[in-house]
Amino acid sequence: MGSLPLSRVFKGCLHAVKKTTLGVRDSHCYTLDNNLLTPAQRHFYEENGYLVIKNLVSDEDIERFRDEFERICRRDVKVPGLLIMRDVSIAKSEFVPDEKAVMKIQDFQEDDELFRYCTLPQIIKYVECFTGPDILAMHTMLINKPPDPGKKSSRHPMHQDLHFFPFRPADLIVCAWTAMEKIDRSNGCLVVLPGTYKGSLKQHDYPEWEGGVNKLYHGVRDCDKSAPRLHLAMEKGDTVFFHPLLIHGSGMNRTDGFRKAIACHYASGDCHYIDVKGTTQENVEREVAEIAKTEYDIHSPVILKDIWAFRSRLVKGERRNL
Ligand SMILES: O=C(O)CCC(=O)C(=O)O
Repeated sequence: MGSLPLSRVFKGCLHAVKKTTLGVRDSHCYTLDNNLLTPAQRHFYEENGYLVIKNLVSDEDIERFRDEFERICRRDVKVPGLLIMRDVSIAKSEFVPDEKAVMKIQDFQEDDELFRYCTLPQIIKYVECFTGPDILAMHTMLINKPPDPGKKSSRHPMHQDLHFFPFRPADLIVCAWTAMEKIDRSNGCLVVLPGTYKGSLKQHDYPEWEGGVNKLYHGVRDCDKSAPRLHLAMEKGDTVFFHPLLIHGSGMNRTDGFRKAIACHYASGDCHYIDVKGTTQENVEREVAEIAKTEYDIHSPVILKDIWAFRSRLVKGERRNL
């Protein structure tokens, strides 16, 4: 503990108080006091588990990410470790060498152009409010939500990102998600259930959707349909930071265009891996092992934390446990 910044110890203490005793809710349990967030912003995050910062990423950077994504889809660029995911509505046999076949790329940590997103100073200074100064990029994604073929398969079920992560504590993890164009209900914006990050990690399964579900699109089992939900309409460059226990998803893309967002999950260097055996997260480990077999020809038993150790990349400070 001796080497931790005071603000981190303070945060940990408050959090322990909140979780274990009187149900006391201090308004600053989840954010560090580093003079960036206003009291109102800190209060908003404490209440809701997310915070939108307008106009954080420039048009020029977004165009560069878009160009690199297109190069990857055309296979002009080969990125080690990159996972290219095709939409469930596209037949397996059909090879379309452009963005129309790709609904998401994951793990672009070895692509210097896309990884620039994870290191943008204006993003990192906000990330630091949640993680503290030692920052790892744990999970990177560029989501290319396709026009829905009419079967609602372009939706992303309501889920908590922590379900996929074998590291803790949750409060030292944050996602930055940036709209690469105007995103609203017509093209499937993010939908959040404000405040749900205060709950526990829930059981997740594949939803039973008639039109099919994309790979690894697990949703919260028996998600409360009556819980208040908010549609986050965002302009190009706006960025939302959110807690990994926040229940969120995204709607159907009813337009003809591909809706793009770029995102990174960051964790503090103070986080540590956990073993997910015997927990609700076992189904993720099983599926990831399947993907490792089919995509990377890895046949030895796969432990989730080994995959994460491979896909994570230091952004700032020290790696320590992860
Ligand atoms: O961009 C989206 O549609 C939702 C992304 C998301 O929530 C995720 O991939 O975990």
